[in-house]
Amino acid sequence: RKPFPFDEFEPAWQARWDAEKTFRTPNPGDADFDASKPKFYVLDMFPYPSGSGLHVGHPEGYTATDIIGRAKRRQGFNVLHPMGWDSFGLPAEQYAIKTGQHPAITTTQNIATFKRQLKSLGFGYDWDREIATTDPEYVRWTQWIFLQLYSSYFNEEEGKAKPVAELEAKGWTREQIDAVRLAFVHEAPVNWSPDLGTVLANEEVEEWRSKGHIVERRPLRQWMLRITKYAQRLIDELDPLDWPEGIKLLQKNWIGRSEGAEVDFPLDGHTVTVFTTRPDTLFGATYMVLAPEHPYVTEITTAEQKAAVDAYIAACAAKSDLERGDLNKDKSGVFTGAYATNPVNGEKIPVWIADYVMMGYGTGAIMAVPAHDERDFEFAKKFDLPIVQVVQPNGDQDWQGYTDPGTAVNSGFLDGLPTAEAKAKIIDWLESGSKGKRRVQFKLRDWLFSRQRYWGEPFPLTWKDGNHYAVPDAELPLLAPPLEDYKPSGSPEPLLTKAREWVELPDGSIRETNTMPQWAGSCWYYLRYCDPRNSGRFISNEAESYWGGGDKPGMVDLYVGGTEHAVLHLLYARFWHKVLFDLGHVRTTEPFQKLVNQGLILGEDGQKMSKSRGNVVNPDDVVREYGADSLRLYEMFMGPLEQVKPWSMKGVEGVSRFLARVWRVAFEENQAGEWVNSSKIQDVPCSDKALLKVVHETIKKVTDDIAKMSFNTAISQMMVCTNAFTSAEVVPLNEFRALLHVLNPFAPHLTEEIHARLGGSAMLADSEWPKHDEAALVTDEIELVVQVNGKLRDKIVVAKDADQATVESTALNTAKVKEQIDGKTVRKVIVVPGRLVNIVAN
Ligand code: ANZ
Repeated sequence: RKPFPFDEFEPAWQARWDAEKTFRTPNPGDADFDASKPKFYVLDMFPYPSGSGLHVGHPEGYTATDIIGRAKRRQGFNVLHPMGWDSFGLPAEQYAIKTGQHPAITTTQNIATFKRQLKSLGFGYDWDREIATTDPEYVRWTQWIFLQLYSSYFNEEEGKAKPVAELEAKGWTREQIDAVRLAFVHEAPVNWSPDLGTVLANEEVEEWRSKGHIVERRPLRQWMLRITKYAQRLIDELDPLDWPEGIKLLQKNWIGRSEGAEVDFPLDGHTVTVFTTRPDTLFGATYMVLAPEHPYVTEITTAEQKAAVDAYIAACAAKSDLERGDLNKDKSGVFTGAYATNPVNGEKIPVWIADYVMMGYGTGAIMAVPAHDERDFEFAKKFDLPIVQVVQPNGDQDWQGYTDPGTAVNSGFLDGLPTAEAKAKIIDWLESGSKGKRRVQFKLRDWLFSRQRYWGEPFPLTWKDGNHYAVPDAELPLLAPPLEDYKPSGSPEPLLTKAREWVELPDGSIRETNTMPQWAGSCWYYLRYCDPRNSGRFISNEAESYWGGGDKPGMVDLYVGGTEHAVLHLLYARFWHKVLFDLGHVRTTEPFQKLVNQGLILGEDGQKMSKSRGNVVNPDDVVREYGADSLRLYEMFMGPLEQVKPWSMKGVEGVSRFLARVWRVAFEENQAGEWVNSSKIQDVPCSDKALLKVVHETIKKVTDDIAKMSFNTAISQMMVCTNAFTSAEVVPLNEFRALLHVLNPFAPHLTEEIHARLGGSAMLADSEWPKHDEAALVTDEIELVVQVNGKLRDKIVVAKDADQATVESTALNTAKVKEQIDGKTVRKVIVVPGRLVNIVAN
């Protein structure tokens, strides 16, 4: 038998919330919309509906947002708290390869499972706003937004995206326009995974490698998005966001802004331009290195060196940037036979090629300063190239390999200047002599946006005579046809190419056969939730202006999810949002104002939960055994939300016992085994001041703690309050209801059930949030510590305004103190008002 009948009342309350649409959120224009209420948009990172169902990690963040959403609703906000499905992706397709079943079928089944599981946890979502990124209506608008990018360019003067139609009006040619579109075709070495049958974005490579997949470099024609145009804004506009500093830093580092200079090195009629962050070290540049792919390599290589250079280039082609850039890697390279001129001193320096210089960064060429750059130092030692000191360290460190700022030496007109000043001076010198210029460089690359997979949004584009064309808006969504066989061919040919009838159009044009990456859908889902059934626009102006209203740059007030999205989803969504902002479609400049990362829940063994370790906890089992409220409460009681913490079934039992104690304050079992109202519960005013104080302290602390997202401390306080009720002779109904009110967002089923059985009419979910009474918090008694000869011996409670004599005599007369001073003479009694009494006796 259950300690309280959660198995009966939990499903009943869920059914009632569903039937009454308790958590439906009205939109501007709806009859029941109340425009006087402020908005609060609280969002969970929507799940990928995998075949294995919900994991106990999901409800951690979802419970936190549910508590906040439920509390905010009751505090007078219009709360938007939606849920949906990030349902494109590889696993559904891999399942299709095995079974031949269309991915839409598996996806629908998985969504049904996830939805049943989420409903069994009693989350207050507005299910009328449910969306799946695979819904044809959703795909339609994802494709429409892509076409917005496709038909825009970045206007450098205004620093924002604008329609290419402007350029057409100015008479730009098609080719010129194609070269500046925010979505553009590009042929370049990309990350190709033969076993996944697709290319990957730089941001994705590490994850798939770590899962054992092969990722190689291979030149391919791909669709790219010009995210690099937004690099500076993506850094600057992080500042006003309320995000964890660690995540901001990860994004900043990923975008990787470097300030420096371009320097031109003459070489037999060519000019080789390098990018350097240390132009102050120009006098120490003793050789140059070009990336093996640098276009000048074949032209400058001498006949004697040609064979060695060609062999080296061939060997590099297969390596990724990550491998090539590895600091610990043994340095390799080949001399081209050519010499360039160092513009600052006219010295001839040898030009090498080496794979530690990447074509995709800066200019693909460097000036090597072995004395003050680690990789150049290793390289110079290995190939016996000259090492010239040009920076004097600030301390007494060795100058060889010294990379920090110091003072310029052996550097002509720079000598004696600190590094920062030397940089400024040499850049001025370069600029005035047209030998180089100031330059800011970003690590961020354009976003490789096409995939060769099946289960993604097709690009709404067609090709004819080598040109691409947008599919008209009226023809969206453009859905992929079903295939007989979903297997990757091993070649980078997109899977959709197999669907000949779909690809070839009557007018002789053909469809683009690449599909979008899974990130496309999650780039804008938070916008669609605001107006999910709009068939005329991706979001109406009214909905956008209400849910994006306020004075904050970010639209979503609170976004909760895992840290794994630091540089993927969170960067991509910010980029799309800024484009939509530039084009006038949204008024906010950022999607997510406040971001909170929940900590990973580990298995009981302290290891990451995984099928192979067999330590995965299924939420269904916990709900069956202990109820949804216990699972919710436990996940919030485990520790601070952002901390990594191990699962413990004992812990679940513990919170379940707490909920049973709350239940038994209200009810007792009669002879027939039925729960009847406890005789202790009485509808009387509370005359117990101490009890009243605990209750109001609880209202105050839980309210504050929810606002701070400090859920575990809120629960502790409610435990203290419950204990006070348990030990009270009489439980005044109103005060007990106050506890139910604040416990409600945490344990919504239990509290609604008790509240209703005790005669509560309106649901707690629809009741105003309680306010604490400041007067109940102040007490007229205070506690003092009593010391004897400086040692703590007892505590006394006296009236707040008690005089010195009363305090002294109370302290001297406690049993413990009497025992201590027995046979001694009291020499002195010191009273520190409000704190302590010290008795000196010997
Ligand atoms: C000379 C120099 C002297 C450098 C020195 C550093 C220290 P971040 O901060 O990452 O932007 N570099 C430039 N382009 C490169 C490429 N395509 N592949 C590999 N390395 C490249 O680093 C910029 C520095 O990385 C540049 O400054 C350049 O080396 C190197 F004492 O130039 B430096």
